[in-house]
Amino acid sequence: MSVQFKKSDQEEMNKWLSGNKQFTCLFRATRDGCDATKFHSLCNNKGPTVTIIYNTNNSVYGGYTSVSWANTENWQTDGQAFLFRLYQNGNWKPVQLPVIDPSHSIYDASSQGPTFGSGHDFLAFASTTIWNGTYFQSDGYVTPGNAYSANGETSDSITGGSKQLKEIEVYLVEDKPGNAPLEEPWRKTPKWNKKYFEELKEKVEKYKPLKELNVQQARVLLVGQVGAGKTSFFNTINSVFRGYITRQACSGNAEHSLTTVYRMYQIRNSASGKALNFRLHDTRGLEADQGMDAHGTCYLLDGNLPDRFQFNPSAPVTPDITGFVATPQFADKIHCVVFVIDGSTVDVIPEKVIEKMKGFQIHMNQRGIPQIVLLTKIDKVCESTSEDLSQVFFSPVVQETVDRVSQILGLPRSNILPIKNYESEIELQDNVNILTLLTLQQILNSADDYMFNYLDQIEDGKLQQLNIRE
Ligand SMILES: Nc1nc2c(ncn2[C@@H]2O[C@H](COP(=O)(O)OP(=O)(O)OP(=O)(O)O)[C@@H](O)[C@H]2O)c(=O)[nH]1
Ligand SMILES: [Mg+2]
Repeated sequence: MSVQFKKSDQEEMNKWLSGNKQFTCLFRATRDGCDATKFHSLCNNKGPTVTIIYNTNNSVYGGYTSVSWANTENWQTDGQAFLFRLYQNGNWKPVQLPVIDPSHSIYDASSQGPTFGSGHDFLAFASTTIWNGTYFQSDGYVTPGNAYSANGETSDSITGGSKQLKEIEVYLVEDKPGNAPLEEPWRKTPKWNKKYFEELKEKVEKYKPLKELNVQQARVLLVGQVGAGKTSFFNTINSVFRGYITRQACSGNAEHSLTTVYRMYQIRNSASGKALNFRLHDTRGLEADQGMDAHGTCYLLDGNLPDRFQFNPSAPVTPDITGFVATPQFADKIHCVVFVIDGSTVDVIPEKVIEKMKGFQIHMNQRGIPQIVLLTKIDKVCESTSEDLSQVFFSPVVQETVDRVSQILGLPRSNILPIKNYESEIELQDNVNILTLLTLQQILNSADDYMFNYLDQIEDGKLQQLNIRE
């Protein structure tokens, strides 16, 4: 293991920092001396920093603070600070210990090196220590569980039990220069304001599938990894039309899918109470080793499965299930598939989950069903977008993420739609509403494309070709 802060380590750090940051070394003990005065002279008033220790047991750990070091001789408040471990005795074992008492996040004393938490939870070093040719014998320590959550860890599990430090580094953490908003948006939309919102809302409210096909409601299937935000998307759309934040459907974080029952959600106009002319079909989250087989997928696409069907990941779906729709009409079938992908974890989607999605795509392509990708959690991908959602199409990071997903699933970039669901909000926000409606409109347009193609097929007398079943 090298003592450098490697690219893969930086990527892990970027996940914890929810961004695309660059790291510039301000202080390196083997170069600058293990000395508090030197540390402060090189690191004070610079901005957010990450302190990293490499010890002789090949454990790598440290702390992040978004507050500048400044010799204030006092505690500093920082709700974003955290401690972490990257390697334990040379093994990749990343863990984050978030701050639980932000008012004691760092102790900023001129006589001490980087110091985090009351207690302290983590002291890199206090006294000046001389390099003995192999390591610094540090007087620092790690005792998590005071101002930082121990998260099940102990001093020994973080440090591997060694106080012999091969290196102590402090890096400045900054946004990559490429994160600066673009001058021209990468996707053009009309100006985001109340009028635009009303227009979009009215269009969706007035949406009707092709009347020649006798379809009352377009059916949109939401599929994707556990926790990607499928159910939250329904809740977000529902909130827009209800006029207040609702959590009608249960969403959240769990090891396995929180959604276990197939639901064909309706959305109602708040004034009339009438259902709008589309349904969102919410499914169980995909997992690397669990989920639907090819038959199950075809049943989903072809409208064979009933509302409230209980997914059972360990048993294949068969026509014997209660409520199986043996002869679904065109109106029962799926008219557009939406792959829901967590934008903040695109780089770490398990290979098996990607394979599963690609496997699904084969069945969709055979049926000519349009595929859209909903890229959720963009508030966690880009800071400026998180602060002001109307910046989404000016964000190079969101644009890059869209490009990556387009390559992964082999879909045109125009089919990849970034979104931010309601999650912690208690009041509706104009920009969230606008982006949601804009996205929904694209989805409904795609469902229409499918129906127009179907109508063409009927008129050409080639209908059988669409009734595929393997
Ligand atoms: N910050 C942020 N959090 C989100 C967003 N969308 C969803 N979440 C959160 O992500 C977690 C998972 O969301 P769900 O909607 O339950 O995800 P799901 O895809 O339905 O998951 P399963 O049903 O378990 O497969 C919840 O805690 C949501 O609050 C988003 O756009 N931004
Ligand atoms: Mg769900």
